[in-house]
Amino acid sequence: LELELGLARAIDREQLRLYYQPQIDRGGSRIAGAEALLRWRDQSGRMVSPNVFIPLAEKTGQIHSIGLWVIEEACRQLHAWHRQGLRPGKVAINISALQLGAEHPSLADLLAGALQNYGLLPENLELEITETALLNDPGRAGEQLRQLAESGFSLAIDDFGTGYSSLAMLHSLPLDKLKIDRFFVDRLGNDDADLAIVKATIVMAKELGLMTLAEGVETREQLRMLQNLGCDQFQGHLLGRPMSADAFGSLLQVAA
Ligand code: G
Ligand code: G
Ligand code: MN
Ligand code: NA
Repeated sequence: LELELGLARAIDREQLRLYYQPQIDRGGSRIAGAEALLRWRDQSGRMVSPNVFIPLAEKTGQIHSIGLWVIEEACRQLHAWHRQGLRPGKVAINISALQLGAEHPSLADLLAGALQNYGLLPENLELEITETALLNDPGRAGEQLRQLAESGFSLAIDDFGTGYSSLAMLHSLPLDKLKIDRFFVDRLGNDDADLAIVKATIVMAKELGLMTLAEGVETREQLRMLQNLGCDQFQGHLLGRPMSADAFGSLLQVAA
């Protein structure tokens, strides 16, 4: 309960921040974009992990106001970077299943409002949806995704491999990218079965016209293996930790 009350005040008191983790292109050096990741520093200065407060916010319904804040903040920051002449690429936002299911206003409406406020286009954003979010109600989720894709947003499946989505289901959705869960990347060097899974996933994704991004890349060896397997993008501590907007801006300046 204490956490719930704290969370209720977090937005008002500006205790939420977005951090940005670089997403790197095939060659291993160009910045293709960044994933926006929520950080909450509570009254006492303690960092509370999104692994703790997002599930809570989903239970209490606070996910809707937090999710809206994330959309607004990511757009505000993108606008600021553009004005500085920087090219951040796409900013990827994590979307909860509950946001995807909302009707009045719909996620598409909220996004359209934020884009308009900051003079942005749908292609400036990518939306990350977890595999499990799609499995709860595939029919309804499919509807929502089609609406978002028609509006011009890129759609990525997050944590791919941790759920049990079928090829057929994925093929029926207007997706742009598969994010291979870091669980598999972590085991690449040690486990032949996991190597086979990653290899097959990349081949399958290509056949379906989807980009692949490997999450949790921590070593040069993992990067090299994934490059050889034809993976399109990489994200992980080797290439950059989640960082403040200022730090990511500096990185873009160096890269420019
Ligand atoms: O950055 P970190 O590893 O602490 O994130 C932990 C989890 O919290 C990840 O699964 C991530 O997807 C989720 N998360 C981070 N930011 C957001 C957000 O803005 N919205 C939602 N729904 N989940 C988020
Ligand atoms: O579920 P999602 O993919 O949105 O979660 C991303 C989470 O993964 C973030 O909390 C981020 O801090 C974490 N993360 C990012 N890169 C790495 C990495 O290289 N290793 C590990 N262990 N975690 C990472
Ligand atoms: Mn994510
Ligand atoms: Na993920």
